[in-house]
Amino acid sequence: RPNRPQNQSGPSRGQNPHSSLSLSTRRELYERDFPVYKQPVEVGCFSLDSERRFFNDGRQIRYYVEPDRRPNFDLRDGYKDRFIKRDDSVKEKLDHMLRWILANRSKLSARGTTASSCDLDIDFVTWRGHLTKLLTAPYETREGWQLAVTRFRGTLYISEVETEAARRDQENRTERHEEMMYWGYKFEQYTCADTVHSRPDPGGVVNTNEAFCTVVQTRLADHRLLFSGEVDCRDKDPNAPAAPACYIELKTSAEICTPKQRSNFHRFKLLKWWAQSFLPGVPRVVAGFRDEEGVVVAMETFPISKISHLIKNEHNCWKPTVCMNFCSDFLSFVKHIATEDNPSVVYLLSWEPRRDVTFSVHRDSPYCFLPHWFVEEMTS
Ligand code: 0WD
Ligand code: CA
Repeated sequence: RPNRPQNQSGPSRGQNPHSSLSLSTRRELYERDFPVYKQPVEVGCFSLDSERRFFNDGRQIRYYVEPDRRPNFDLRDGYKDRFIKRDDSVKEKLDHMLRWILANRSKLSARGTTASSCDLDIDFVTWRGHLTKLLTAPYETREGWQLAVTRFRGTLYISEVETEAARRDQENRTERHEEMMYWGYKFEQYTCADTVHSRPDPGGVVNTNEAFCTVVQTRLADHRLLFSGEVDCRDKDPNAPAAPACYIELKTSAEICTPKQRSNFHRFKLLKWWAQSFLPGVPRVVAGFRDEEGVVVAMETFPISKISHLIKNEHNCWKPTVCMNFCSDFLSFVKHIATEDNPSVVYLLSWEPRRDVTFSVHRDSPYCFLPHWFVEEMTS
């Protein structure tokens, strides 16, 4: 069936994907040269402790300790008795990032001593996870998204809004799925130590309130970006390169036993892994492959720079350039539509697979997400 944009006023789709009031996610439109993506620079970091309190420092960083090639980690251990789960009904939106921005404003303000020197020298502020969803949208067939955008003092803030479908899925999770969500965190506990010289402590408590987040600055085409992402651990070698190049992303995945499973892993999982780590310049993913019982039976390191070669044998596979060009065009589209500079106006961009991205505008609505404490301190 045809893509029927809801807000479209002009007929000019196809030629220029953001010249009208909707934006297509069709892959063919984004197969151009790879856009400029500047090497991401870490401009700071922050930590969230076991009670989800914010600290403007790296106290929660952990150190990767390489396990055996055939490790035998039991990821189910501790689920019932040594697990403190973050309360995901608390919607934090951009709050932690905004706290970081207020604490580090001097690093970010515009050049010179012009009248606007209190404004940030940045076009977009968001979470890395939201950008990952943009990068993968041209290939996503299952889950849509909604992104709230507010223009404030020249900067566009992007914060996700949970979709109805996501809320339903969350409510209907099976006990098995609920437990499997713990496995990734348990794997981190088996492979990470709290200090350079200590060992992992698999007997401890897994607390998903704790987080270490990097804040990076970069540019995609003509979009200056500031975003933050949670980082699992770093290389403990004192000679390791500076952040973000010393960071390591940890993943678990079902072990691969058939060619079909291998193909699916390349087509779907490696796309998500690539997008998530490429954005902040994290150079490698360390994967633990687990069996049906949640036992890690093999380890493999995936350098991010090699992933796009690994997938080239797959027929009709995803392309990094499509991901980046779509993201760039999406950000141009946002700049084009989100014109009113007002912290109480939200432009809500909505997308469902096989549809175009559309938007609606909301004034003084429950979608507003820039908190008063941020608006006031940025205005004074
Ligand atoms: O309130 C919200 N709408 C969100 C808040 C949505 C997404 C993230 N967050 C916040 C949290 O403060 C969290 O600490 O962002 C932080 C993580 O952000 P991110 O790095 O931009 O998110 P993403 O790349 O999607 O996920 C990175 C890791 C995940 O690891 P895996 O290996 O499974 O991709 O962060 C964890 C998870 O371990 N994670 C979250 N932690 C807290 N809240 C969340 C979440 N909503 N989503 C993923
Ligand atoms: Ca991870």
